[in-house]
Amino acid sequence: MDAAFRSDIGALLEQVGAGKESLSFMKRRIRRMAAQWASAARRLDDKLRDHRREQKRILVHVGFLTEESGDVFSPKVLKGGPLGEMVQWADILTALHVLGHDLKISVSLKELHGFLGVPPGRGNCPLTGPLPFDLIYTDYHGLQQMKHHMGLSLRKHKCHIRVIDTFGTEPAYNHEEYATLHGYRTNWGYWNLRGQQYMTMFPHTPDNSFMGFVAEELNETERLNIQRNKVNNMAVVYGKDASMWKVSGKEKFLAILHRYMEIHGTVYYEAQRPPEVPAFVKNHGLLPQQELQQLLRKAKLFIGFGFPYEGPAPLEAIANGCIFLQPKFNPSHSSLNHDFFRGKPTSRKVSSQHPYAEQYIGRPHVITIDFNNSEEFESTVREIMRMNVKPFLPYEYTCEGMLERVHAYIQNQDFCRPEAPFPPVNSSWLGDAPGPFVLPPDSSILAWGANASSYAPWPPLSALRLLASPEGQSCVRACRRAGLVCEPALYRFINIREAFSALDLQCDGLESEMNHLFPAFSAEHAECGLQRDPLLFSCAGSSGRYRRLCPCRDYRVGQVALCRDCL
Ligand code: U2F
Repeated sequence: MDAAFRSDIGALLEQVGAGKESLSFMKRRIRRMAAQWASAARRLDDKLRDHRREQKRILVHVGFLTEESGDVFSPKVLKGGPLGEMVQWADILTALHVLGHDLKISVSLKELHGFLGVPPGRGNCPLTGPLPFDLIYTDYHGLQQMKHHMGLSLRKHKCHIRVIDTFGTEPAYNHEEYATLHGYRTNWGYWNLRGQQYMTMFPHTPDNSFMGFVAEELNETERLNIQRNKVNNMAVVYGKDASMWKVSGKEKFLAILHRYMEIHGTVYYEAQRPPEVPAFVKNHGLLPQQELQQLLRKAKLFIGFGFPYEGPAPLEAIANGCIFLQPKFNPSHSSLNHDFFRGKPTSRKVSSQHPYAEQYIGRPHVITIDFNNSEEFESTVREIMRMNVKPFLPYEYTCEGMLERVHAYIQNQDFCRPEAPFPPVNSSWLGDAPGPFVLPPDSSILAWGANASSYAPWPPLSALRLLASPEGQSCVRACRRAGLVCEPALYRFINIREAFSALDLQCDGLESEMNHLFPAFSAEHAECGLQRDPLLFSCAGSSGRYRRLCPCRDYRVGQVALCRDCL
């Protein structure tokens, strides 16, 4: 059956249920953004006229909101606790509903059992019949619960699962045996899923799929009004919990800022105990989302102190015409050196409070500096007061962008299909073409891919651009530096001896190993290493000993998840 776009959200609101502050927050958000989703759906409907969209049966099981997982988030919704995850789940539900899929939503084990057809009261009970869903979106808590309650049948059905995973999971951590042997084992990883089954909040590592969320869009009149009514000396501080203001050196830079600007905050406080923020800060208390948007429309500057990491608020501020000023981290924060990231299944180095804002948006909307350098800080504040910046929202964070991306994933990502075998080792698919490493149209790998059409990858092979990273550089970075993005789905097509010679890397020896950096070339020994286990293909990861082979691809400006031929 085909899916038809929906513009009415009534049925979705009913499904979301009630009885928890988190669900009420999500419903308020869904209601507030409904008109924006509806007009995005109309535009995308026009754009996708010629595409068939199959309706999928989808279960969304939000594990972290279940009582059984402890649900620590719901009681803090009105008290300055994390809201980013709820923003994202609200938007995922809306996107799936608007795209016209057959959706079931569960926020308790009882509902999960009901939808999966597990008899009540029976714990570890394998599903006997077929899985009644094409896709299951859940999180790490939900995955654990499904393992407990579906037992071994989870293994059979796991290709249908998508894990919403804010900060991402790198392949080395996901591979149970490898993680255990090489020190990558954490509380979260080692599920042996395909890397792209994990879906992140920002495009962190291309090893995972970028799910994202949306921010409010403005019409032309609103844009003009915002620009007209900006208060040049008004700053809002990022951080809705008083603990986020307890940063060393904060007094110094707050004092500088206060010399030039009126400082506002939205820090939660209880009536009897006002928050510990300096007296000169105009604190509004935690605001409902739409009131925060109004405050951001007036403010010129949105300033982060270093925490929370990678949340939605800076995108909302930039969308409302603020400049986001944030600290650079030197050294970068990561699971190796910072408590917040410790135990997370990733080694990603976080270079500032919001690397997406820094790397994908940048000046004039985002300014990333060393807050310990008082002179630089002061001159930047002065510069910001002189700057004139228009509201900006990257396409991938608009409703249309999110619908387009989720549509493309649903219709094209298939992790249940048997994986393509490795291509014939002697294929001369790269031909003699030196330099640009684009596949010649007559290359034998394309013919091979076309013959093995049931294995034809998505993104398509035509998007592949091969390169070798310099020693010590990951494929995430190497592809980026070439204006491309690393594409793990295409790794298996470059995991052949030919790829080394096409890049003028002479192999004296060729080995095949389980190593998340392979395929790679060791210059010291002129050894070429092929990857033995496709689950370990990884864009992330680097070593001074290796030049890595990288399957890069092009991407659409403002929609990094999709290549030009991906729709
Ligand atoms: C991030 O979670 P946070 O909830 O701390 O992220 P924020 O960027 O602060 O914003 C979440 C939402 O809170 C809203 C705002 C954002 O959409 O509109 N809000 C509000 O309604 N009222 C206010 O007064 C202030 C903000 C991140 F998203 C999580 O994944 C991380 O776990 C967490 C820690 O790094 O940071």
